[in-house]
Amino acid sequence: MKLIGMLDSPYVRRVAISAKCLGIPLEHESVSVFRNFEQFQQINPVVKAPTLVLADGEVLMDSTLIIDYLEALAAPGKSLIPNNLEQRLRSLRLIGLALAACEKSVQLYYERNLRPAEIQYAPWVERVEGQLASAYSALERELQKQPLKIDGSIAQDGITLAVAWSFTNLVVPDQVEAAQFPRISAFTAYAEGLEVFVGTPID
Ligand SMILES: N[C@@H](CCC(=O)N[C@@H](CS)C(=O)NCC(=O)O)C(=O)O
Repeated sequence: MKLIGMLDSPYVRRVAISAKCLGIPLEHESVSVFRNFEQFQQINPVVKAPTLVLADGEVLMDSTLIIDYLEALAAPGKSLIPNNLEQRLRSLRLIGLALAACEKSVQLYYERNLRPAEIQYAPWVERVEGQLASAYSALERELQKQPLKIDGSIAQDGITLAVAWSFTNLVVPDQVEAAQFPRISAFTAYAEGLEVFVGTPID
């Protein structure tokens, strides 16, 4: 199976890292949705990263749906999401907040880099900035209530949180101060030090 997309996308990176953690080999093709638009279109006419191309040519998109498929392919007992209902709920809450932070970071980045300055719309930008701050504030509170384990392992909630924080720091660093989010920041430093993260660097 082939994973298409650049690792500077948090969505592509979470899929690549999840696949490794689940023990599923993926071939990776670094195709950009911007610089290689036509090439991407040939693979997936919708041009969404990540795209997963299966052995029979079937095409999947959306990181969460791709990860769902990878989870189904993984060896019995191997999963990055807890089975226990209470733990699963907490994991899904963290993942949802981290994905919202990714989405708001992407929106701000596109607004700043794709939309000409003279047609930028301040109320929209302020709304997105507020949503981004709310997502990380809620995540920080969640980690304060119950820290994520720092024991050499990582699950889907930790993967998504760490790729989100690294991505936001890459594309809109002015929006996030490590001192304001010490738990997220410390957990990301731990995750980025894991072999699977080091071997899947932002490109
Ligand atoms: N919800 C999607 C979001 C994917 C997404 O928006 N990817 C961006 C790259 S970071 C993309 O494909 N942008 C091109 C576009 O939307 O036209 C997921 O989880 O995969």
